[in-house]
Amino acid sequence: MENTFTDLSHINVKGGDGGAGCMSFRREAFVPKGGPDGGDGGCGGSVIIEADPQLSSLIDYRYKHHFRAERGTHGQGARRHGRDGEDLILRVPVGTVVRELDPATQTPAYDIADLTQPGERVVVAPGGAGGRGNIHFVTSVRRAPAFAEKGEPAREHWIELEMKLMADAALVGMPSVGKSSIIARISAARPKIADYPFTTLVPNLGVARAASGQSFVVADVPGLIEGASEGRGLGHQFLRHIERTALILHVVDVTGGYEGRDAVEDYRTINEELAAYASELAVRPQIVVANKCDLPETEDAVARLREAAEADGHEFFAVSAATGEGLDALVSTCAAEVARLRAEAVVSGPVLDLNERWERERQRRDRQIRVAREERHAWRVSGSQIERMVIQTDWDNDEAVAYLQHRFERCGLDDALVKAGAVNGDEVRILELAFTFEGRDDAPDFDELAEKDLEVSMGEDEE
Ligand SMILES: Nc1nc2c(ncn2[C@@H]2O[C@H](COP(=O)(O)OP(=O)(O)OP(=O)(O)O)[C@@H](O)[C@H]2O)c(=O)[nH]1
Ligand SMILES: [Mg+2]
Repeated sequence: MENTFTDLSHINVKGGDGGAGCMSFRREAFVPKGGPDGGDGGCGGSVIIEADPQLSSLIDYRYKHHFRAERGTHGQGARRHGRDGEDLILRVPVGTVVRELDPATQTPAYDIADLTQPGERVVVAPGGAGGRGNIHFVTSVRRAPAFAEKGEPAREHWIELEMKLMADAALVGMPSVGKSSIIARISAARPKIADYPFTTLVPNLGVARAASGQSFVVADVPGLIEGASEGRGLGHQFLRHIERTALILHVVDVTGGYEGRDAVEDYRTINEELAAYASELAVRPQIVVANKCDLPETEDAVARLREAAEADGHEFFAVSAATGEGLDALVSTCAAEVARLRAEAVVSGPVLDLNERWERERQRRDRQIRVAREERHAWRVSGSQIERMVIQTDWDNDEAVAYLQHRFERCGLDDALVKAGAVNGDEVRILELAFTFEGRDDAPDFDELAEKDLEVSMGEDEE
């Protein structure tokens, strides 16, 4: 078995599209046309990833790869807003890293979140905003706006989920006490086993299963020695792995090894090192495992160690990795203890973590406007936000088109075109539409423009 135990899945996520805003006018008896009363479209639901301590693999994402949140419904007359779409919550094990995948190469582009806490969440695909109804477009000069916004379409993209297996229990102890022999007995892990200290150089992970069916992940950590907390030996760098495990399985060699050490002294030394490394480790649930009980003249050491462990409030098991004796009982107790600790870790309500950094990054990319020259007098404009504005516009409605011109102005498109070298009369292409660039002598006020006949030409994009 490898040292790293990971589970990887690529999934495609898309929030729900926003519902369209409504264009409507109040109807009253004897009033031919009342004021505008079109409600807004509902927002689309978001796809959210949540860390769930009850899960231990990404198996749910192995065969199903497309996940869509619900769309928002359309706004209606009489100021009735559309209903928001439901969020779609995808549960993953605690210890899952979420990454954005590059659309072209399908390789990880950057980390979105590292979900290390139960209940921690990240929005991976926000729903589209609802379009605004015509009541929003009333101004002093436009009393009866005869247009509304379409809903914002949600973006779809691929993400990677990687579960980094976190051990529930760690086998800790002096070198050569039999930690690797125990993991080999209780799981499918096949680490190197030898009678010299520091045989194990990197942690091994295995899944142990009790007769009850409960399973847990166990780590075999390189041996620790006195002074490990200050960096002595090889095990010190693995103390941080132990820091993340819920349960410590403290293995002691009851023969005392060739150095003729004392089992109880070894037990105390290791506990002192753990406490010196991090005080929480001194109070971490611990099970004491007396190993090599198959060898002669170990009864006395077993009895004294049992006494010391029980005095410290720890459960105690006498086992032999060589014969397998006592290991079933040890595994059953560990499995039950891990299940209890996992249940304790379940938080009452979800912790909301929108991962601000990712959110800012997403918004920044969203607002980017790219201008590229396609022909001498034709420019291609691309960018998520600007393309959405175009999609949200109802092209059969002159007022909606005039309003779009106003938004172009505000989001900096005109400036970007001027900077790129566009001149009056050039063609500007966005998606499959083409406009005539009018430049600007002075920033025009949209409401003035609305009164005039705007020169917005739409044509087919000759590709
Ligand atoms: N007789 C007997 N020998 C054992 C038992 N468990 C382990 N051994 C022997 O003890 C030696 C060390 O075992 P390992 O499992 O490699 O010990 P470890 O704790 O992983 O050692 P490091 O990785 O160096 O920290 C090997 O020669 C094993 O065969 C046991 O229950 N009985
Ligand atoms: Mg080992």
